[in-house]
Amino acid sequence: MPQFDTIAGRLDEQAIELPSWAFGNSGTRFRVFGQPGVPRDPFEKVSDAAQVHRHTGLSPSVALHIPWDKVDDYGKLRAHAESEGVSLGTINSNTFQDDDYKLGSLAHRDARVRRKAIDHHLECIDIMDETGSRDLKIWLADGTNYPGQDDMRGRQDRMHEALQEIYGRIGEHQRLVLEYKIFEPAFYHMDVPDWGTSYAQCASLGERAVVCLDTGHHAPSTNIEFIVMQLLRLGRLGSFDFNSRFYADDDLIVGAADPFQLFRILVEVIRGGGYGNDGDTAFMLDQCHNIEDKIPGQIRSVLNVQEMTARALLVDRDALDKAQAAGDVLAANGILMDAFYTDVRPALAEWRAAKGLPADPMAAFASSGYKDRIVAERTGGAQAGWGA
Ligand code: LRH
Ligand code: MN
Ligand code: MN
Repeated sequence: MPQFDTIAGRLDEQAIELPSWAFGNSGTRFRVFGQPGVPRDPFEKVSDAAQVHRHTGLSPSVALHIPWDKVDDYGKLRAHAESEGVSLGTINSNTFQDDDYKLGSLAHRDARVRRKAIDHHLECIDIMDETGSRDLKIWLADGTNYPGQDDMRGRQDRMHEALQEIYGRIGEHQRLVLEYKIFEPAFYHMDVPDWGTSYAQCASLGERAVVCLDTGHHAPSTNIEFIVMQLLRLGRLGSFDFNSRFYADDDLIVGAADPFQLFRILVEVIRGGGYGNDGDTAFMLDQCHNIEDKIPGQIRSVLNVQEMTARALLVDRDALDKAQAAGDVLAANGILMDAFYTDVRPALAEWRAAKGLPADPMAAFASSGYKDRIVAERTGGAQAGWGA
């Protein structure tokens, strides 16, 4: 197996975007638990996200969700982010919290509702121009609850037409990223339920339309790394929304539920040329921290991704190729497992220290005094995220 030193340089290529909504209050449909010191506006969310980067060096950008993160002056928010040492990243659209969208948005039967949803996306692209963002990420809550409720074919066609108009406004250096989800909020069918549908829609739009894979959006026991392989092979794996799940779209800390799955995904990302400077697959978190502290929750998350990336980089590719070619099933599997079982944490602590970062980012944040400061300074926290 390669020594850690031989892969350490590749870790510099890692960037994991943080979701602004991870820092606001969130919860389930049963209860939103407020936490003292939560951000009251998008500026404070960006400041909190910057703490994660400050202590880990892993998360140089923050994704915004519109309208949750609507501000009067995006230039000001951009300057604020830069003054905190981060940049503004993906702009996520939101057509799922308005009464008009009860029966859908881009796939809705009513041309007025579709117009409103398209205009929202055009506004998001205007915002991207101001924030300097590359990606417009579209996740649609569109779907139906009952067989016969609507014509699935007609919905697909209307959605395609609407996506075409949005894609037409995407700039030369920007991308439209279409996320899929198997179910929820619609329970009979979703209009973009799987990677195949997202791929089909993107392929017919053009080269700058790519797929977002949210790790929590599949049926149990789906082989997610196979999807990663296929989308990279087709040149359409635009981005990840990382999180982990035990049951459905749990949005728990990435790598918490199934570290081995995260490892297998990262092995395919590296194998397929999606990692770091090899490609342009964006790594993002899509998580909520309902019961744990949010900033440490995000720190733990990016460290989990980094640990599994290091392990995946440690796979002895030459030996693996040889074992696979020889049909040596047990040797091939053993080579993969050797990398998975390697504890890279001490080496990563040294790697960080060598860069002037804290060897233990969790401890460094805990002793930084930042939490006490925001608890004292921020009163009347905004309900950011799902409750908004
Ligand atoms: C939908 C989703 C999508 C949204 C986010 C808040 O379940 O994963 O990415 O933008 O949650
Ligand atoms: Mn998501
Ligand atoms: Mn989700």
